[in-house]
Amino acid sequence: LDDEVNAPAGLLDDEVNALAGLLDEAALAGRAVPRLTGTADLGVPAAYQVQRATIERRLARGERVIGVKMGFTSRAKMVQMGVDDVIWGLLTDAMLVRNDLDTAGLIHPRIEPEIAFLLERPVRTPADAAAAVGGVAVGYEVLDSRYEGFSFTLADVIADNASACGFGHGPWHRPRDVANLGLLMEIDGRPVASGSSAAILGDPLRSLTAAARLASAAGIELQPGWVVLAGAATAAVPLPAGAHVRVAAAGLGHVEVTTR
Ligand code: OOG
Repeated sequence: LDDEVNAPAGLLDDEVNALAGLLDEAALAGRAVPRLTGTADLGVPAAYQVQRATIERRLARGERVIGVKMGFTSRAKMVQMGVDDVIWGLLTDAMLVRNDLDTAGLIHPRIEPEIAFLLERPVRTPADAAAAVGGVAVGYEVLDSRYEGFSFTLADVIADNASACGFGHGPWHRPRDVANLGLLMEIDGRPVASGSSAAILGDPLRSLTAAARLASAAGIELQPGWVVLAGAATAAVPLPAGAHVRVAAAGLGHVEVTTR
């Protein structure tokens, strides 16, 4: 009864854990599942509970949270995915890609260019965000929706940790204005996406502030050493095996990844 009274969004702990288990097992098996909202009455608050439970399963396997990712912070992504609210997810150390990525166990991976922030101080409130930045870098995010057809509602994608799968970043640079940097992503030397960091809420720093707001509402303090991915400036593109991807941002250099 206590559980029932305390469950904020109408889902019992057992239901949250069962839905999280479906998504986590889909990720581990590399096999897509139907949208949760096809059968479960999932609102946004309950979806974040499911997301948190998927992260708990990763932590139980020894992973560590090392940052957060923002989603739908640009029109290009909202239009691509048909969703129009800013969301967030958590990044773990197992998601950090160094030089190459094995796509064999993934479902239908996509890649997108990102601006990344490195925090050097804890962020307790949105007002702390800008001063907490110790570095900025060009980055990329690999998305792999656990849903069939890479298709979902807002609540579904929140539960699925905002499609987070992997990420990487180039060398850290001292904090600087990143409001209007040209971004270019190439696969095997061919340009596949280009845009400006201004597409990210007008300035990626606003995305960091939004991350701080969402985190503080969820009772999570952003930690020193954490990475914050501000969200893509362009649509995501399919990421095949055997590809060489290069993402560059004006003034921030580039980052590369090879897939197997
Ligand atoms: C959801 C994640 C969106 C972004 O940068 O907007 C996202 C998805 O498109 O699968 O990470």
